[in-house]
Amino acid sequence: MDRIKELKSRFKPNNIDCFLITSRNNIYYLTGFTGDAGILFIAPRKAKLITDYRFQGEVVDRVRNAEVCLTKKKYIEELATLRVIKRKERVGFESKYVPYNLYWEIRKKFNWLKFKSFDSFVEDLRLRKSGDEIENIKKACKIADKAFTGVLGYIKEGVREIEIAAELEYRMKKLGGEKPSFDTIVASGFRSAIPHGTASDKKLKKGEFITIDFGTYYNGYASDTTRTVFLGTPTLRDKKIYNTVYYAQKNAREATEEGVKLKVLDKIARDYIKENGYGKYFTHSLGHGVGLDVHEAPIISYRNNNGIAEKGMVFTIEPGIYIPDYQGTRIEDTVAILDGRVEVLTNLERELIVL
Ligand SMILES: [Mn+2]
Repeated sequence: MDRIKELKSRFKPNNIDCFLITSRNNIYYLTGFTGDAGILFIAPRKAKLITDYRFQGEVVDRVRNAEVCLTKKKYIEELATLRVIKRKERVGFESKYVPYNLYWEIRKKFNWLKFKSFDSFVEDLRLRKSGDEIENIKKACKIADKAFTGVLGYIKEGVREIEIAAELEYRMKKLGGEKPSFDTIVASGFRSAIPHGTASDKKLKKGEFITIDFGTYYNGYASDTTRTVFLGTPTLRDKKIYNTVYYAQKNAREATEEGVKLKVLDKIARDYIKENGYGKYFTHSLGHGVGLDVHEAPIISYRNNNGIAEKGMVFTIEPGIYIPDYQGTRIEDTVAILDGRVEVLTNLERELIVL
């Protein structure tokens, strides 16, 4: 499928003639270009990818649906010489991916054009994934699952959090992952009460929850999983915290189906946590979309008033309880809405693993 063609069909309803794309992931999505510098200009008849000679050869050879132009000049200066822009055209651009200095450079160079900014022009297409995209995410999830299982044996008293993170990242790469999709979180004991606690040089101790949030890229697509394990013997309080998150996550996961309101999924998990007395300790939204970005649309939140689960969406379900000065727990899976069914792409044990 030519995604550029689909994008162009949205020009007229949005009152634009051309579009300038500066987001690296959006350029990859539309053309397959994997270089980390370049701009993509989509004119009514032509799409031009402007980049430089560092990417000559295999990177440029893989580009589809756009003509590649290698330049020694600034990309915007090169664009001005290409004559793809006519007089009086209206050009859309990505508000989130045009730095202020570039914006003014463009305005100066093309002062006869009208510019219109968009928040999520390409992202709107990325919301519903194709079968190939879902396969890539699924493969990334499988790699992460396998790496995690291999790392469980390393979780012992006295080992530093950062060592667990390193072992996990090493294994994901060895199993075919490109790179971690974000800095691996290994947060133990009091640090597990920080929702995004990264991994520190703190040593693991008995009596602690260890929250491990990790992911890898595969073919440019991210995975995202969290498991919380316990070292030593959990107290009744620990078990209650864990089981509350477990059932909140299970209920929301099992309620996931095509057509359900995304805020309803958040409510199912949130209400369960509230009923069990931990309401004020679930301090973030239930989940987020996963794709070329590890955090992307849609947001699974009580604030998302209109979003519904649509075919092709891939998102996480990750409730948590974080009790300051005590401990915390989070369980996260990634799910895909397929034709008439839901597939959970991350398949690690969800019941409490006690080590
Ligand atoms: Mn996540």
